Amino acid sequence: MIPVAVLERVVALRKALHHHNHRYYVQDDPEITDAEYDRLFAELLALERDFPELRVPDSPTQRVGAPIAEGFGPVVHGQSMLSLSNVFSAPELADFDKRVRDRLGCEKVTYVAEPKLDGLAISLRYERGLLVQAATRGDGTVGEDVTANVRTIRACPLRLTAAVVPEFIEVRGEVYLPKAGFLVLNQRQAEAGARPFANPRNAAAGSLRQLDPRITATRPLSLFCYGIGVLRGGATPESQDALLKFLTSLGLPVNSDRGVVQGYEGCLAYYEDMKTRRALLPYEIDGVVYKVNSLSQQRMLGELSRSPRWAVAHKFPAEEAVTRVKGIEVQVGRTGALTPVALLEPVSVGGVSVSHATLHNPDELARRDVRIGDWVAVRRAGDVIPEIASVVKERRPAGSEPFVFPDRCPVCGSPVVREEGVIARCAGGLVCQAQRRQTVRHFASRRALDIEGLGEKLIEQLVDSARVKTVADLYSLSPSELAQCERMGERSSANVYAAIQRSRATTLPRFLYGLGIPQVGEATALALAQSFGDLEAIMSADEARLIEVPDVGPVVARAIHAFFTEPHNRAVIKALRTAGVHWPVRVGTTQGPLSGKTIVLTGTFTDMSRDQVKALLMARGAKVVASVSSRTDWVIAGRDPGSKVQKAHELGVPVIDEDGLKAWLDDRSPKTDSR
Ligand code: JCF
Repeated sequence: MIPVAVLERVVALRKALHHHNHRYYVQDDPEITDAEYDRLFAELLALERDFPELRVPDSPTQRVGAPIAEGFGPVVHGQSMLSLSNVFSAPELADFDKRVRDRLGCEKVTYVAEPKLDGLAISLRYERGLLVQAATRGDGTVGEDVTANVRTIRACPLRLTAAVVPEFIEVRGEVYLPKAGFLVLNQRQAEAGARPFANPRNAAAGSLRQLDPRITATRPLSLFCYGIGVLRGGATPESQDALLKFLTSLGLPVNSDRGVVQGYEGCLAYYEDMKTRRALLPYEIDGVVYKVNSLSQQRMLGELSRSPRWAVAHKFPAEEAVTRVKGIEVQVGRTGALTPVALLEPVSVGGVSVSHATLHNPDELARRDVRIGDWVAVRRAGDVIPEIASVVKERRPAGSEPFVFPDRCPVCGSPVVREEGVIARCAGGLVCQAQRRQTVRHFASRRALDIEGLGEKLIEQLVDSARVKTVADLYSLSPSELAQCERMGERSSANVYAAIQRSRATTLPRFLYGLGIPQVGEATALALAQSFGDLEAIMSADEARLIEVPDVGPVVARAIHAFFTEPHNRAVIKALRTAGVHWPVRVGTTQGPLSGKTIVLTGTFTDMSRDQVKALLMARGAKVVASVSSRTDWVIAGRDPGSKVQKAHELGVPVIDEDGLKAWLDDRSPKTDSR
């Protein structure tokens, strides 16, 4: 029997701790000292220890304690999680606003503007007020179950606090590491002799993907909520502003640095204001987000495949910082291309630590005359590789010398040849271990043969010990050979072995892409597979036939032809097939959801080239022709379409715009417009 006094005290302590937690982590306005909080917490902990029956999952003591996970299970989102499309300038923002106004047919739109945090998107599922699941975005449809880790985030309520809570709600938000937390964490990393995190985003992502929630609990993560997915048993608010107030009323943390603004001018004023306040904010941001305020207008605008038409991220421009060049290294790529890279004194550029910058190619390096010991301005924009914006010539040390580009490959010592004007290439081909490693890495990569667990270190050992000379050698590796490699336990070698075996069953486009034919990316690999249907036909095609493939021009055709003419490459392909690498046999070249459809393209497309659009359509079986006739099934019109649209209207041929096409490609029915 539990004494009533104990029961009452436990309930009172929980209520108080929930309240103070909310004051501290959500409202940022504590009423009691940390010591007082700790005393209450310790008292509750002691009572729950003495009366374990009283422990409940939403007790403030139950944030940590889940066991170490094996991995993260999949979570299917009730409503898919969208990301945001970006604009980088005022004119692009004006375009966005105009598209919104045109579609809505209104003069001025009210937006909600908010800072764009540089963190990790999360979906929280509350059932009858109780936090039951937290998942990462993943691919938008299926994410990873990170519930145990998210429970350790103090700003995340384990139970919603409103008097009336929805039966079921998916809350969307961003997990982030406040600037102060990032500094503390990196100090601790340094003291423990561990590598510091490059930026708060990486630190947040790494912390959330810890298999041991006790480690996550030591990371000072926080949370802001900005949207909802599925909502049942509660009225959906009518505006984004009301939605944020609704989330706040449920006890969820919502960013108060937001604003309701009018039109494009209002957005821009907010942007400029945040840009000046950025350095003073307690969290890292990489831009601002605008959302159409009215939810009924949001519904009218709808969504594209991955991002809504009613919202956009306005990114801050690339940032620069000055640092010193410690050295210049020449890296060898998969095709032997040599890229000079500047090794830098690490410097923070827009919150990211930068220690390398690409110098592109020997000519560019010579033109810029970057020297070891130089002070340089480094620039980075988004996720791209940092580059050197300028050299501070006034600070160049006396006696420095221009960098002499090597005439021998730094890895294998083969001669360096210059081709295509700017590219320097190691002539070592498959003798060069750097090239071999890269070839294997590419072959095993996710979009190619997708061999999970075959990482960089393992590949390096296998290639350098000559156990793997070509990608075909992967298929004769035994589990014990894998286990002999450094840092490979029995279990991981068994996993890699299994992954290699699984990869035998693949598809022709993946296989073609995985071969690493120069100039052949995923789209071209797909177009080749669809156009020819089988590998033998591609291997024996001449350049003239290859050029007929959408997206393949003379340069690409020559590269493909040269690749398949090379006896060594043919031998590797043969060995792969002998090892059992296979794919479904040809299905005919024009089978697909668009088989029998005749399509005409006109205008320019925003996200794809016209050839890419053509390739995508042909890959699905369509016939793409040049002019509109009564036999045309659809006209697909990009921006500034020509007279073909007029003709289509006259003949009653449906016209689809780029968004409609994208929606269709995402397996929805095409939106047609045949005014
Ligand atoms: O802060 C963010 N990173 C952020 C991401 C804010 C938002 O309001 C978002 C988002 C991603 C998608 N809204 C959507 C719809």
